[in-house]
Amino acid sequence: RHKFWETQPVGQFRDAADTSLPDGPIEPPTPLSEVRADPYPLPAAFEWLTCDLDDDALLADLYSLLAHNYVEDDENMFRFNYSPAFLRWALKPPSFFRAWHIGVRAKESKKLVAFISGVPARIRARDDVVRMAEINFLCVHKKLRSKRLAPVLIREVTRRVHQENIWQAAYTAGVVLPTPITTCRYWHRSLNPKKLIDVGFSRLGPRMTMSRTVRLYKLPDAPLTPGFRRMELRDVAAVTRLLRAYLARFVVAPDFDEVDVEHWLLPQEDVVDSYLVESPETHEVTDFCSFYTLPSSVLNNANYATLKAAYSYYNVSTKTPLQQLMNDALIVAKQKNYDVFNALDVMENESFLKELKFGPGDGQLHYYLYNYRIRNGIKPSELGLVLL
Ligand code: NHW
Ligand code: EN5
Repeated sequence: RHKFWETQPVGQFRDAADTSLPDGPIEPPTPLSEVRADPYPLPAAFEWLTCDLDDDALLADLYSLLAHNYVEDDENMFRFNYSPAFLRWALKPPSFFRAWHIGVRAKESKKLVAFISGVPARIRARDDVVRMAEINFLCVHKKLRSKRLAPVLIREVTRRVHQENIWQAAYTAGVVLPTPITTCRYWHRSLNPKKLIDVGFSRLGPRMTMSRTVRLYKLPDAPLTPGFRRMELRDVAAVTRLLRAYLARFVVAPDFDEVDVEHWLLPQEDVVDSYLVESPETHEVTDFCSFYTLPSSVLNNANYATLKAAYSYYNVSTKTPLQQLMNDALIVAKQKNYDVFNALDVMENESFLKELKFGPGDGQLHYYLYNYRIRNGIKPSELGLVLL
């Protein structure tokens, strides 16, 4: 059934019932001298290209490949439209490896036709902090699909990750592969219901009129929690402390230090937004919330070309109830003109989704680890990891 995935060190469907297999690496590292030294062969018309994302022309080519060929919903109405600034942020975290930004181009035209990337991360599984690659942006041009190029890209990124003496990876996908550690549901909170209905993202509920729907999703003009403000550079240490303490509760979560928090959570216009609650009395930082910006192209609509979506990222509440904190996140997203606020049912998100009028989407997100077994998997609420 899975000619490629059957050959890889991932949980195999046939082992699902075997409870004797231990948690942890599926196969041991091999000596670096045994890691294949040269790139895997590509069909003759193509060549590998290690991408320099500081090169604006190359970044524009990557942007365009993804904007035209990356992930769509099941009815092909929307396609993710990651911005160039977002791609640079996502692919150049602290200590990134340029060799893990892997393009394939046509030898003759030099056109970029496929891509895969990894970035380094420390991810904790139970009490084991593991150096991993987070794999993302696997894309093959629509005209080159179903020619078994994806396995070549995956083998090549695996080789380059191994060359850094890293033997595990984390990734998500909308498709089922062997074998998810957990399966999450997307939830959506309308901010601009009229536009969402116009583009076919959502529908008018039964017995609902447009004006009742607009009223249902109305939000206050400004955040309600006293001391709610944007995160700044001076907050990195406090946010890191909050986040580390919080993520320790989950079975699988990133192990963030201050350097990571500065990169992944310090606000960047139209890329990532972070807010916190600073107690007006003690000036202590007690709560934190964040979202990233990922628009989708609207395919085949006469009135609109893009949907502006915010995706819930990491949120921590110690004093402000999580529901109130997320309501403030919705308010600032609305003020910034987002059309929809999306969230997965990870961490404690279940506790606010229904109350804040999120509705379940038609998409799922499966989480995977490469060369690391988690017996029986985990529940979405045990997962403390959000990938972009
Ligand atoms: S998920 C988003 C993936 N991208 C898209 O969906 C964009 C639109 N689609 C495409 O570009 C986030 C193509 O359809 C792709 C497949 C390129 C998806 N993950 O070339 P063939 C990520 O980026 C398997 C993994 O003929 P294609 C995460 C499929 O099961 N495998 O197909 C990426 C089959 O194998 P099987 C996927 O349609 C994680 C084989 O590919 C997959 O022309 C990568 C068919 O290949 C997917 N999303 O191209 C793994 N989709 O065994 C990282 C299909 O079933 C692993 N396949 O026969 C870790 C590596 C690092 C380890 C380090 C130690
Ligand atoms: C790697 N980082 O299917 C990610 N999105 O629900 C790769 N549906 O937007 C894998 N089909 O339900 C990504 N509206 C996998 C996800 C791929 C994209 C995807 C889904 C997630 C989505 C929307 C639009 C559906 C259009 C038709 C959806 C309903 C919203 C409604 C709002 C009001 C309350 C009820 C729900």
